[in-house]
Amino acid sequence: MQELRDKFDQLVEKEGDQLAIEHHQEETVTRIANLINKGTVWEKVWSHPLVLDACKHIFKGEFKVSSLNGREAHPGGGMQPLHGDWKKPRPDFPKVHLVNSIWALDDLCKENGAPRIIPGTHLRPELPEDVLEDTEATHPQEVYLECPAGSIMIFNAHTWHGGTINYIGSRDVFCMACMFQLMVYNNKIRKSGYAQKQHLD
Ligand SMILES: O=C(O)CCC(=O)C(=O)O
Ligand SMILES: [Fe+2]
Repeated sequence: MQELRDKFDQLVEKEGDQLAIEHHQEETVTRIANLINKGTVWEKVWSHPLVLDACKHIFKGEFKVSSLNGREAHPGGGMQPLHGDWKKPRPDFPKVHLVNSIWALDDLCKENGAPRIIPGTHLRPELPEDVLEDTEATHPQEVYLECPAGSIMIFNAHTWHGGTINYIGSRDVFCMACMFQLMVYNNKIRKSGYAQKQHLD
């Protein structure tokens, strides 16, 4: 884990104000995007057998790695609205399109910005921003990912969740979100795959 933390710090230094421009930046958070392409050390994260097994169980079908981003809440900052990670329509509701795994690389607690999650909301067709008056307010069913460093929360990413405020102000409140996506094949891809195979044969 120290290896992952060190690499995170190195990348923060190297990227400076360009950090996470490929994805999105947050004012009170240090974010790094696209870690998959920023070092072999991250292979330990996106190919972890436990996480892949959980994805297999949740998706019940083929899936691919989608993204790997790092996030560190600054002292006094880090609030993230409750959100589902899948923003597209769900005509096939309640099919699971995304699984997220949040990795705690430091000890997390309610006071230092641990992410919160609202269990059961993966079975609601709405997004939190469409039904909640305030997506940053306390939610009666919220559960915080309070855990020692090295823990992982693997969840159906339609479930409403979000980072919270680092009140204590401790440095090194570092989480990574590694996302996996259900494979969707359309006829066009199938056909071109078939044509290519024929050609190779
Ligand atoms: O790092 C966190 O606290 C939550 C991250 C998250 O929800 C996300 O990146 O989608
Ligand atoms: Fe998220």
